Amino acid sequence: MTTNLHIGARPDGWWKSAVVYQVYPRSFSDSNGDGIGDIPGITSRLDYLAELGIDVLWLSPVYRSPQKDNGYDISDYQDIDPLFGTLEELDELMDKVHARGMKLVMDLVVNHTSDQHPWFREARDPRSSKRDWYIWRPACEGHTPGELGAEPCVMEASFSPSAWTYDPTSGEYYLGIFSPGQPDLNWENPEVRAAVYEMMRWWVKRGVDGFRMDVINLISKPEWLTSGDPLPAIAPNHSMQNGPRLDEFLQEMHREVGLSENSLFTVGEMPGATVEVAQNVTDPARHELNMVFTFEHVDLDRVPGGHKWDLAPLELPKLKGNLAHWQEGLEEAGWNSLYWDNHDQPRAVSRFGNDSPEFRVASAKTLATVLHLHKGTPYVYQGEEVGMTNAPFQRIEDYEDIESINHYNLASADGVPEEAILHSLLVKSRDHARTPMQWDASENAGFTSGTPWFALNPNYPEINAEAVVGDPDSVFHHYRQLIELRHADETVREGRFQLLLADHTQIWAFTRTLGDRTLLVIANCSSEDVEIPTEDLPVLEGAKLVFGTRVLDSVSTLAPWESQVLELAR
Ligand code: TEU
Ligand code: CA
Repeated sequence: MTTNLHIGARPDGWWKSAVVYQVYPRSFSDSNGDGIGDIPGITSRLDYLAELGIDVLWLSPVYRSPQKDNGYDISDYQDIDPLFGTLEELDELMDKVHARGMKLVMDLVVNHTSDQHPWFREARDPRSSKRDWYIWRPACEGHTPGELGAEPCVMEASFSPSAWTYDPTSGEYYLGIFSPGQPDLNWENPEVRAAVYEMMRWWVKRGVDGFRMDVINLISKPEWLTSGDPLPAIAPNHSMQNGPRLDEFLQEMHREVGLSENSLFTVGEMPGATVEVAQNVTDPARHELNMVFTFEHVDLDRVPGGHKWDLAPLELPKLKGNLAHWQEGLEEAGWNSLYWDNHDQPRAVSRFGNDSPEFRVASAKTLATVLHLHKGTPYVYQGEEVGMTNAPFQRIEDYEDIESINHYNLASADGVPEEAILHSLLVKSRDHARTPMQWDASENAGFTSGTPWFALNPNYPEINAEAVVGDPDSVFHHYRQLIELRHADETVREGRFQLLLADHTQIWAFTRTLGDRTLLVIANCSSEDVEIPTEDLPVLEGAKLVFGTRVLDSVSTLAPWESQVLELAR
């Protein structure tokens, strides 16, 4: 029995048995030869997604945008950027997604707009009724507005040197915590919130099944900013996250957009969210969101308290301990999202696995097994199911991403040796996720008939969708079977999680239990053979193999990156 959804219907809690596939439209499939992926390109690949068996398609932003941050800078929330197509083409995609029993989830980027959004253009005029829709402050006292060091307070933006940008029209500065092209909306202003909810209702009416909410835990700004008191000289670190009115705003959105009445899919992207924050946000009784994206597990390979570019080795006990902490924290109420990869992260197989020819396939499969056997809603990022790897970038010219280029410029100015900067970029750049999707071995991997906007990973002749679809032992079919398993197996969906062998540095093991049925997941997350410490595990005798990377031929040793899902004898 599968729980595939009926066309059009959104039964209560449907998202709990769903697997989501994220498409980064620019890099997915180009239909018209301009080198940029587009909506008709996505539509043309739906058979592939249906074969994989996913339930939900999440589109990264396709709205009108100057593309300073590849669409995460929106200048019209209710139109499609001509780069990607038209509203009619989006409707057609939606119809075809629905016709296959799948759902469509849109990206919602409402912490900020583009500086080209009409709201912001209007707000630049100090007499405009929209002035207060954004966050304006005068220059720091004793400084001439616009001069170096005159910013209202010292605060770095994520993708540019300062979060304050001087606007000569009024002589004031506006807040843009990502970049000057992404001014932050002032959520304290009820008109802003009403406008956002109205726009969301418009999309719901059009037929979309939900929203992935970009940095949604940054919308409620901290008191030091909203109180009207003089600003501190230096903005406190991370103080934009999980602001005091976050839950209130999400509850208001929930009500105003009818998130429950419409059984909409909602996931809030929340850098800096703790389990406690997520408990509040995802407890159904509180009427906020279905689930959140935590950043904790993707921040473990950095120096504690440091920047993402300050690299530290990833320790398996910390990684599995973190996922276990979230499993336990959201067991009673609330729900987890499960992800390794997205458009902001390097490729999972290169980061958490081993992308050498010998171990790439086995490690991609085992990472998938481990993640998909946790409790929550799994996300697959385009190409993950193909086993796509990080790209061999060498020079700064090889990068496109605003974050990577800004880091290079700032670190160079700080005197960090170029070799060190390039090394961090090679490990962590968002661009690894953004090289075009590798469809087949033909020129440009079948992504475009023109010149691709971004260089392909040169490994596409071997690593591509056509090859994996044609190979029953491939990473693709492994994902397909994991998705099938989730649909068919209630224990995978609902079973209680318990971590085993918490301190083991190679083995990731846990159980999932529903009633008297227990599944044991055991995975060798290393490139060496490992002895199974049977004395520290439940009795394996009589267990039967539910799912594995190879046929069970020995219970005492796991081969490199071997994983098994066993059903324990009752
Ligand atoms: O990302 C939020 C976010 O926190 C990123 O800045 C993240 O920390 C960074 O990419 C990791 O290095 C969201 C979107 O997913 C991202 O693509 C956007 O650039 C960002 O918001 C601004 O909208
Ligand atoms: Ca195109």
